[in-house]
Amino acid sequence: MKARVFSGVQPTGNLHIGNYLGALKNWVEIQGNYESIFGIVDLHAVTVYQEPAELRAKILETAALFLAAGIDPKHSTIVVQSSVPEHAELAWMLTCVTPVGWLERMTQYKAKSQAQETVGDGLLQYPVLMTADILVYQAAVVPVGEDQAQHLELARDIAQRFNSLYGETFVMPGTSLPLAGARVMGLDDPTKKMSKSAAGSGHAIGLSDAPEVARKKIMRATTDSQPAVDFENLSPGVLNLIEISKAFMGWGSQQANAEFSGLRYGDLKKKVADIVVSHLEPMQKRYAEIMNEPGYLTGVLKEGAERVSPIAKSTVQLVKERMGLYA
Ligand code: AQP
Repeated sequence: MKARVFSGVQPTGNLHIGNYLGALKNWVEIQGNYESIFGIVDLHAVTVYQEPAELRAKILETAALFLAAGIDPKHSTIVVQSSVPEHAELAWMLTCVTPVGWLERMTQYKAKSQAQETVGDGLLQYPVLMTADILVYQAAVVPVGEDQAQHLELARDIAQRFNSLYGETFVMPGTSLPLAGARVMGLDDPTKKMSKSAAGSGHAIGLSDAPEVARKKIMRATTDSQPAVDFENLSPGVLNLIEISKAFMGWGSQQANAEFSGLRYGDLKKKVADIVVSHLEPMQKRYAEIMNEPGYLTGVLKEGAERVSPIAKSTVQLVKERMGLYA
């Protein structure tokens, strides 16, 4: 029997090449080796306010992007988190075994709560819900970008604590990071992770950015005052452009060295832009075709929920039995 994989993306903002290289690309590559479940985690999205009509549209757009990126419903299940209520049910049970101190230590919570006037409880609980997303399917592997590694450690701590309190119940989930692209940085500020919620039109390359828009952003990316690429002395901005190319092309360090060493920054950027655009264009073409077939999309999501519901139900039933709950 194949081991199970779970990972998800929030249907917020515009998905960018960081989301693609850190998560989606890896999902596509491994989907055939595992029983793969990929979630559109809308319950996570509402930890900060979302305009309801916009959120509903984003859920379908995110599903279409999964398919356009190469997730194949024959190999993988695509599921919207809120259509399987056991995610939220298990999250409550896990909340009850999670010390608040563990959650307050999460770097993402600290960063996001600083930006809010009032901090919703959901923002603190976010990693518990993420733990439930994984454990409800007894997933053994979770392919994510580097920013989620701390949440994954927490998920293992919560699973371990539950298992030691109530007996072996959960499979211990392992983290799978991509070889390149695990942490794509902002083009305008390469010391910060590329992020959907960051302000600034030159920060992220959206998966739906038109070729000329993506090119312009790359040509304006922050580099340094050196004239050309020197692998002995790479500043964060130049390193980021090289890492993006390596991740798209599957190049190792030697090949990247051969491609870019000594290139003037203008030529480096042109080459990076060609690489990025050549990968975005076919994805965007498939995306447009999928969005023109809304019945197909909703069918994939309906089938997805039906396929994975029995797994989630049986995990929650087991947890209830372990905890002595009456159901
Ligand atoms: N910059 C990144 N580099 C590599 N991987 C990344 N991921 C996100 N940013 C990068 C990975 O994308 C997956 C889905 O992310 P998410 O939508 O669940 O939320 P996120 O990590 O919070 O993404 P953003 O873009 O930073 O959104 P906001 O700004 O809303 O917080 C995850 O596997 C993540 O690791």
